[in-house]
Amino acid sequence: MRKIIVRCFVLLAAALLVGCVQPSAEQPASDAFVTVKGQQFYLGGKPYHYVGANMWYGAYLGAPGIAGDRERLTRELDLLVEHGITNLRVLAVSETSDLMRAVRPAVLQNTQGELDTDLLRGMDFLLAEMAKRDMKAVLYLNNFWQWSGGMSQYVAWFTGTEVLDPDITGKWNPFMENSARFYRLEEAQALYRNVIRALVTRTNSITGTVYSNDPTIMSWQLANEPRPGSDADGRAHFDDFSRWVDETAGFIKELAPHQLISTGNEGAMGTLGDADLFERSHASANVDYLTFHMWIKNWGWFDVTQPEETYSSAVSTAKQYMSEHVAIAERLNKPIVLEEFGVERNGGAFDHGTPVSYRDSFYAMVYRVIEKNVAAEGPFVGSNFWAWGGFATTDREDYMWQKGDDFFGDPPQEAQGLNSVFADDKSTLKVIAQHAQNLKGL
Ligand code: IFL
Repeated sequence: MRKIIVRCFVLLAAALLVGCVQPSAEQPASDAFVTVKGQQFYLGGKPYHYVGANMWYGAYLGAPGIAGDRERLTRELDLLVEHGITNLRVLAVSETSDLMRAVRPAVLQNTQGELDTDLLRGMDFLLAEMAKRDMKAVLYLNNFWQWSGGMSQYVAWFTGTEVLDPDITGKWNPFMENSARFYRLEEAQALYRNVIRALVTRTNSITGTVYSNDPTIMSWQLANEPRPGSDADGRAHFDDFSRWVDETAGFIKELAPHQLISTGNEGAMGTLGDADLFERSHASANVDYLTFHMWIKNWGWFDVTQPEETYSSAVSTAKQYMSEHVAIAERLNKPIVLEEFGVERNGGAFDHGTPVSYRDSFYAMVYRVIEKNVAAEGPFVGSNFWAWGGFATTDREDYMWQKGDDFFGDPPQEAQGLNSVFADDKSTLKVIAQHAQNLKGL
């Protein structure tokens, strides 16, 4: 009898031990997730550096219904991986908007929190296909800008204020002030959190994996380019913004303890032009790594119609902007990713096959800075160029997107082809692939 009891005890102990060390189907091994230690990302016990792209429409292409094109998506994923691009930054939640230049359909239908099942299945498909290719995703959950509905749509829903499209009115300050009311609207925050909860706890209909247990998702991101407000009113609301960053990141962290949380902020240029405020709003322990964006044309550093006069000073300013942000990451002891940068095609053309020498040169410059920092074991660990446009084409004379058209890397409020890297942009793909090779060798 004693022998039987001892044997049972041994078996029970062994079963418990196995249960402890072996991940269940629901819970993958913890080293499958990207983690952060100090200024570095780790994956599989090794430092993780990556070459990434923005593909906001990834889940749209994955949708089984009308918006989707799964064949295009899988071909593009193959092409991306072939060139060493293994990290994609993707729009996870769009909001239904009446604006002419907003994407449709959208994930979030209304204030009742109804979600478009077709687009959710699109995200399931995208994640399943990315997993097959060992890719990682950064999923953003809202947008400061209006092209996917975004924060201004939440404000419209809960205050009745009409969204005035700044691309049409040209009035950016009032638009930003209105968008930033989102952080201070309790009902909007409650809906936003419900949507986040629904997504983070969703079970992928293809893989059966709960999203929060899916190592393909490297990071949940609060929003695309969240700003405190306009340059005029942002300071007055900076503390609300900072609190929102900290508390929302904390909320997601509890739901998704294995995945990283990031803000999607542009850096100093998206924080009232003030690097100290950027640093302060990203000091939160709930924010795992820093993001920044760099737009040499939008910020008036480069004029594509006068490239010879403006390019070299744009490069100097860009280098300065990068080193300022790397220094912040060092002080906060967190990794940093340049998750948006882009340049137009030469002369401001949009079409496939037109020259891209300034873009190629700019990408190569950015990549050299990253490689140098990686070699020195610094915090500048990855990038996502904006944006991947793949096989998209358009016949529109004004190059503006309309429902049912191909999705480009450029969102619907911008000319289709503006910053897109196409599948036939061989020279750019060569620059990117070379960077991927160089990173591997470091
Ligand atoms: O397309 C724009 C996108 O909305 C963004 N930042 C800048 C891009 C280029 O203008 O997030």
